[in-house]
Amino acid sequence: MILIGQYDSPFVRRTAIPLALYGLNYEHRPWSVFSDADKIRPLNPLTRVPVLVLDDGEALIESYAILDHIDQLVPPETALIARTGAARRACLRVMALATGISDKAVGLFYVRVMHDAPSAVLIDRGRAQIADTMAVLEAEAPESGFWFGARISHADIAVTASLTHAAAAHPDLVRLADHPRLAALHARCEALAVFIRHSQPFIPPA
Ligand SMILES: N[C@@H](CCC(=O)N[C@@H](CS)C(=O)NCC(=O)O)C(=O)O
Repeated sequence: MILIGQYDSPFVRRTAIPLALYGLNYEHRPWSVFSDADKIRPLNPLTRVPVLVLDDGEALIESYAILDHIDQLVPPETALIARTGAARRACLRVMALATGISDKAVGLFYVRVMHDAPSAVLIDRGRAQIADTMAVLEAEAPESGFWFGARISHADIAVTASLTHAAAAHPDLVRLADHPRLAALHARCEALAVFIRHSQPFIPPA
C-alpha cells in the first residue's frame, strides 16, 4: 500500500497513525496538493489527500473510506473503533466533530491567505464554527486516559491531529490553553512515539 500526503495534514495523519498501530506496511509519498498536484489528480480528481493506493492499484480517497478499509484488515478487537452499535456511533460522532474542525480550519486558511480580499463574513463564520465545536468537545473530553477509556481510538487520533493542525494554522484563533481537557488529551497523544513518528511542522501552501 502507498499512503499519499504530508503529515501536516490532519486527514493524512489520522490514517497514517492507525496504519502504524495496526502494523500494516505501507510506503509513504509526502506529496503536496499544490506542488505535486499533477501526480495526485489522476488518483483523486479532487486533488486532495490522503489517498491510499492498494497493492492492486485501486486508489482509496477520503480518510473515512481509508479507515473503513484498514479497520477490516484487523481483528475486531484490534480495530480502533467498535464494529457496530452505540459505541461505534459515539466514536464516529467525535471523529465527525474533529474532522469538521479540520475542514473548517483548512477552508479558513485558504480564505485568509489566498484571497486578495479575505471575506470578514467567512472568517467570522469559520472562527465561530471552530470555537463552538471545540467547546462541545471540551465539555465531553475525558479527564484522563483516552476518549473512550483506557484504549486509544480513532476519536483520540482525529481530535489530536485536528487540534495540532488548527492551532498551527490559526494560532490567533485556536488556543489549546483555553480548553484544558482537550489540551491534556492532546498532550498525552502527541507524546506517544507513533504520533511523533507521523508528524511534521505545518507548511503553509505555496
Ligand atoms: N474529507 C476529506 C478531506 C481531505 C482534505 O481536505 N485534505 C486537504 C489536506 S489537509 C487537501 O487535500 N486540500 C486540498 C484542497 O482541498 O484543495 C478527507 O477526510 O479525506
